[in-house]
Amino acid sequence: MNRRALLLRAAAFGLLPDLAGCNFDDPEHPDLADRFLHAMSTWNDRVQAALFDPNTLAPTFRPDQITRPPRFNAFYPASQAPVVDEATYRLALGGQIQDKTPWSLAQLRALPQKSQITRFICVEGWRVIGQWSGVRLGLFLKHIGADLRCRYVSFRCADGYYTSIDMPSALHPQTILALDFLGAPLTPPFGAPVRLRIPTKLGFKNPKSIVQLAVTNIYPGGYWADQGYNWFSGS
Ligand SMILES: Nc1nc2c(c(=O)[nH]1)N[C@H]1C(S)=C(S)[C@@H](COP(=O)(O)O)O[C@H]1N2
Ligand SMILES: [Mo]
Repeated sequence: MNRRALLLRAAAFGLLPDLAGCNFDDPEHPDLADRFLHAMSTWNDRVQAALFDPNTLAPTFRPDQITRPPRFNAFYPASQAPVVDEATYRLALGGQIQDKTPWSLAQLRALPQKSQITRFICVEGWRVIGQWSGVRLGLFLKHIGADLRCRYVSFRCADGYYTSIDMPSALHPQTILALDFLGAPLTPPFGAPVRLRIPTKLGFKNPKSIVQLAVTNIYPGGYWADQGYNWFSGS
């Protein structure tokens, strides 16, 4: 690794020397520490994006390593998970996309399906291994004529959750619009009928029960990113 990459890595993990003369407890500037941390996180996004290697694969696992039962998480209890009517469901498309005709589940299932056993890591500190299958997001984006030069792909969910990812991560071969878990259709708490499964990023970058996908150059943020969590949150 060259010097610049080393320095960037050190900075990304908060190892830079103290910023001399900064007093983060200054009562006249109570939000200075917040602003500093936000600036660090924004810069961190850029460092992580620069270090992202589109050819590096997240680890995959054997069927006997799958965690049973799976672990639910959302900003509400599992009993309150939205139930989407699969017959009338349409994935809405927005932003820089040539063909914005909404997609039914049958249409999504007619595209080639990819199955993979990957590890899911939540920022809260737990991890599980599961098997998700569905359509490669990169293939889907090409299919609908998305402008692949745009910076972001954003997602809106049936429960009001929202998040977004960078285009290089969207095109990563392991990033899928998942329809199935353990070979059966997703259930409502776990993201029915369509969720993003992106094993190169943390759990909160894996939106469940997606109702809209958009391609844009305008930073879309996310439910947790807007509350201070690091936006890129991946490798
Ligand atoms: N729609 C929606 N998607 C979501 C969330 C949510 O609250 N709503 N929570 C996120 C978080 S923080 C995690 S860890 C994972 C949990 O997914 P799981 O229930 O399949 O384990 O979903 C992510 N996607
Ligand atoms: Mo999470």
